[in-house]
Amino acid sequence: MNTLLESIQSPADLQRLSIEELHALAGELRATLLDTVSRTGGHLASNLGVVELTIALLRIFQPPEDKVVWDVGHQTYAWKLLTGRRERFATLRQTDGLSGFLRRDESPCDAFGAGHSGTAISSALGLAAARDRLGGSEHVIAVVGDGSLGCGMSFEAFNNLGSTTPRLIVVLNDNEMSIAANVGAMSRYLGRLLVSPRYNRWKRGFESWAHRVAGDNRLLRRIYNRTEEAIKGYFLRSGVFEEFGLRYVGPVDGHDLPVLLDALQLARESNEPILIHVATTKGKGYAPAEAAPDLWHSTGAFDVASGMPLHTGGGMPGYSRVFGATLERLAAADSRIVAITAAMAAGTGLQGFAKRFPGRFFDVGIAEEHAVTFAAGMAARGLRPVFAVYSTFLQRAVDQVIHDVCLQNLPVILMLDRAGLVGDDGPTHHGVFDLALLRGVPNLVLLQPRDEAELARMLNAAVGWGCPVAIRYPRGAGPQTIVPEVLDPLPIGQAEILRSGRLVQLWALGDMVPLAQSVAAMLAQRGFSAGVVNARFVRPIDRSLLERQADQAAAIVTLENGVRDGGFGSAVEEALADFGYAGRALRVGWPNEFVPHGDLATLRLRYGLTPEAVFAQIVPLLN
Ligand SMILES: Cc1ncc(C[n+]2csc(CCOP(=O)(O)OP(=O)(O)O)c2C)c(N)n1
Repeated sequence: MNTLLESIQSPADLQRLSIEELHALAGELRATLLDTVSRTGGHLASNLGVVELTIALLRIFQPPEDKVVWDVGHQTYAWKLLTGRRERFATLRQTDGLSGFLRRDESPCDAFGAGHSGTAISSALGLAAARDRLGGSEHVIAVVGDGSLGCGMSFEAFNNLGSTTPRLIVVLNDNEMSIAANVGAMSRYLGRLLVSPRYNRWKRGFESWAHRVAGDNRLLRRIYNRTEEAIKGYFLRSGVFEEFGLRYVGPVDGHDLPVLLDALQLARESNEPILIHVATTKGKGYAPAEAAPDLWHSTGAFDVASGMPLHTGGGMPGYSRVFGATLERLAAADSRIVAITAAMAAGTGLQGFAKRFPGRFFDVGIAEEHAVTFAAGMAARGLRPVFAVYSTFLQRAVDQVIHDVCLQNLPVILMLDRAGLVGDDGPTHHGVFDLALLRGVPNLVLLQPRDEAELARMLNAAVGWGCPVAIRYPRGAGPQTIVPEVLDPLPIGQAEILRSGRLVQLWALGDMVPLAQSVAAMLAQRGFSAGVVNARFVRPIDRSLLERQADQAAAIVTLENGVRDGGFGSAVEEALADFGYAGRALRVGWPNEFVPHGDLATLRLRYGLTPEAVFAQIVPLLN
């Protein structure tokens, strides 16, 4: 029975609970998180870690007036439960249900939406600067994880903070993990803050002494705080946050509610920018997640008692696994090949490579812009860097692709995983814009395989081409074609005819080939001769084949798992216009809008990406 949780209709209801009741509420929240996420899937470990922090934030601050900005937003399930969304919580990540991230259109308490890392401090700084300018008095709080703190944007925001606002609160939620163990100098520095034993011993003694002497005297408390900061600088060599103009408080135990409440109250009263360093345990309260927080960062449905998955999808998605295995195979024969990830080694299939070639594997942290330019530097010195990244996360590094890689024609290979609609993570994660963003960039070869075997072939060919290459592929498994021992060469810009026909030509990109084949079969049944082309290349497209077909076809239809405007279909239509094509053209893809989260089959049905719907669009063109 979640009696306490059920009594919370809005954050204001938290004010009347005693500390003991808040503890009990934390237990109820964890039970609800486990119960729901075990059915819906989602980001479990990060959410279990911030239960007390969420309660404390809502007890000390008053959203929606006070603005709490959560970085990424994947850890806000308890926040949703306590800010008026408890009754809809079972719909988490389901079609038409609650988002797995924060959304301004879901609740007035969601001050700023996200899904990508590293945006909280910048957006909070913007909210604070606007407040100052408009004469508001609310508190603005950025809650950022230690992984996301390593993002370039977090540092850019810190750099800009001191000169922008006198009042901003940053809560650093430090669980020492990104998805996997956190990397980098900042993470090492935070580790020192957490474990410096000499400092912590001194701090405990000093705190109890100061508490006795200062009591409630504000002036004495302030003197004590200043003294503590100065001495901490001595113990920890430098106070990085102080140099950025933030007062540093911590580390505080993120599961000790009275301590957390005190620290946030201090932040609330602060008249200068302040950072509260909160130490939390990822997966707190659920033994399997505490033991392996990386595996439980994001999960499918599972059995709570055993921790076993309910649906075994065969482990690692097909395309990612084939990519990783092929890269290992190629790297064994070519010492120029190195692999780069931006904190996503497991998701992109690079864990095997990391183990086998540790000296040739680089995890740069959540730093996609840096990863691309870092790869360009390596390519300029003769290596063949391969950066595997989710399509959606490459979006922030488009300038680096243009300015650092393609302008200098450097042989960097970008492997764009999760290209196309991803389903339950929703619009922040759908990889639908890469084609439109990249297809106009000179020197870049942009392509997509129709199955796993072709992915291996493309990767092998790309290493040989010696120019910038981006290969995109969807989430999950393709048709699972066996990857052959010998990978045939692949000429740049050569499409493949899969089915001949004359009246209609269906040009399909990558994972849209099966859809095109079903549509062609339906057309043939109705007496319309339909051909299917595996386009393979978006840049350069196979103009000679297209021109030959354009002479004879009454209709040319493109199919892509990407936004319909500006992508593959647009490239084909531009070429057709160059040829003076007089027939009909149709682009099948996702509309130019932010497609919500949901079940992929339902979304395809809703947006007309089924064989029946495409067939129904084509037939009128032929009459
Ligand atoms: C730009 C970008 N790259 C990668 C990701 C994938 N991602 C989601 S959460 C996460 C780890 C974040 O670590 P941290 O900020 O410490 O939060 P925690 O989950 O540990 O609470 C990563 C890499 C992302 N959301 N955005």
